[in-house]
Amino acid sequence: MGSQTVNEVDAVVLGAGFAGLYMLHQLRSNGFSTIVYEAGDGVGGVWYWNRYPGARCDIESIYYNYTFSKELYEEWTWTSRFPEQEEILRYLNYVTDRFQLRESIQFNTRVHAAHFDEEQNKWLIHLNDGQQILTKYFITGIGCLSAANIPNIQGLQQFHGKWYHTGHWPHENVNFKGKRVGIIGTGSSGIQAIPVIAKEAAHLTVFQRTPQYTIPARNHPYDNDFIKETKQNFETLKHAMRNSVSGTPFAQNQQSAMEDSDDRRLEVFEEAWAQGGFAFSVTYHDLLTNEQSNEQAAEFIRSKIRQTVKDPIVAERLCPTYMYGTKRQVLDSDYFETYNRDNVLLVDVKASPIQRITETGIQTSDDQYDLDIIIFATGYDGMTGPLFKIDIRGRGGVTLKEKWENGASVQTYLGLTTAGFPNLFMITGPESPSVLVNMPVAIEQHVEWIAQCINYLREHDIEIMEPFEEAEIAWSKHCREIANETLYVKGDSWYTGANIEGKPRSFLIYLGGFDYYTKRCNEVAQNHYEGFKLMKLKSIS
Ligand code: NA7
Repeated sequence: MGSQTVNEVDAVVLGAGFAGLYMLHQLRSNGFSTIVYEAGDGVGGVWYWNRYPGARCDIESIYYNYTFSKELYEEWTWTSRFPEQEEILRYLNYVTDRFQLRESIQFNTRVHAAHFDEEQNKWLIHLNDGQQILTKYFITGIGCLSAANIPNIQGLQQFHGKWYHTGHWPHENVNFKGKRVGIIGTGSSGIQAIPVIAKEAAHLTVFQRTPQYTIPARNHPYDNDFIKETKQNFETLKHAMRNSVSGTPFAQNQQSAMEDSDDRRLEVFEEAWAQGGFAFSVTYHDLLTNEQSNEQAAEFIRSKIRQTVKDPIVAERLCPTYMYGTKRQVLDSDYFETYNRDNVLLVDVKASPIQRITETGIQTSDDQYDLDIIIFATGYDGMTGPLFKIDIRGRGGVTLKEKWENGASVQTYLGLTTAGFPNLFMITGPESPSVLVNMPVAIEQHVEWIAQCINYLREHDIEIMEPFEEAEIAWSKHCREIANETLYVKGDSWYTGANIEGKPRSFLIYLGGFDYYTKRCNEVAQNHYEGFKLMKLKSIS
């Protein structure tokens, strides 16, 4: 530590997105001195960084917001069904000012290390400017999809044009007019960006490795009566969301896709397709557990692609063959229609892999594509990626990465805590359901649980808490058992880590339902934090 002054606070929170902002609000309201460190120069988290053209949330805006404050819900009015990045960012800035959170956030600050000091029972947080800060509680709110994956393609540094990753989009406007643009990746980000860029650029080349099952979003502006009714129903809506499987007020059809006749099933799929959004994925309960049902949904979407895309060769190239839903469901606005444009070219890089980036563009095994701009819509090192970017060390100086064997043996208790790392709380951590649940609602549940837990520790003079190893072994086993009953584990996606070269394959999302998960977390708290070692100062010394 040398002669450097080390300040101290009760709690350090990482990230000023949905999670960090609400955590700050809760802790400060409960009288804990708290500081949030944020790498960006503004609040927003993923909505601060993801400014690419077409960036939009694919959960409906009336659900994709905080529910902790009725007043806030009444004050804010969303303009359309699926909110644009700019509108969500505006909302988060509004929340920040409304609850006077900005003064407790230190911007342009990255935490590069956090080490648990066993002498003091505190975390020493190391900042990128060399400063250090001591804290009792160390809470990460860094998201599950924030560590950008820029594939290691030879030659990128020689490229004479400009290149961007969708998750690190520049704040100034990128001008595509008259430009030849190449985009690598056709996940949610690529599929949102492609139709918008195609309209502006002189030419767009899409480098597709795996096609996607995407469903029309059917975005539309909200009308005043609908908004008024929604606000009047706030309490009902909040209750429904917080007690649901997915954090949204939608119930899943309890029927198997195979129980309906072919004609009826087609009708059900058509209705959901016309409705847009996530309605399709909840048409039948077994789309992700029964391969036959899954194939019905997959073939329905393929038929839509073939109907929409005029060139049959391009249409076939766009038809996925893997199991529906094993990659994150994508919603689009005119994605397949975009391939009917004269200025758009689809390149299958599974058939002809990208070999290198040259000074003038991208070279695949059978062609060279000259480009002015390259966009990497290549996703993220999900779940563990953001945590492993920080040198987090618990007892005995063991890093989180070592404990979890680089992701091969992740073990958490409730997806919130892990043994050997006392007083560390991970909002939306691995083995929590959050990333497959409506995020703000999942975040609120985590934040409220953590805040109550920290209150409990204070009230009971408990210095440190950490899970018993048996408790986390049981939780991780439970997570894996549920996941293994589904088709999710069979897919190659960021869900399974298969998108990152060399990353151990594991499925780190709790699939037992948000409602069950919430109940379990509440039981743990009601039973005086069963599964946790709670240590008072006396018992430590
Ligand atoms: P995704 O969904 O992980 O998509 C990334 C895309 O990039 C996907 O099509 C990948 O193909 C492709 N990719 C990745 N690496 C390469 C290389 N090396 N060459 C060619 N293509 C590549 O990320 P998004 O940003 O779109 O979405 C992330 C989440 O944000 C999304 O799920 C929502 O929750 C919001 P692949 O399928 O791996 O073959």
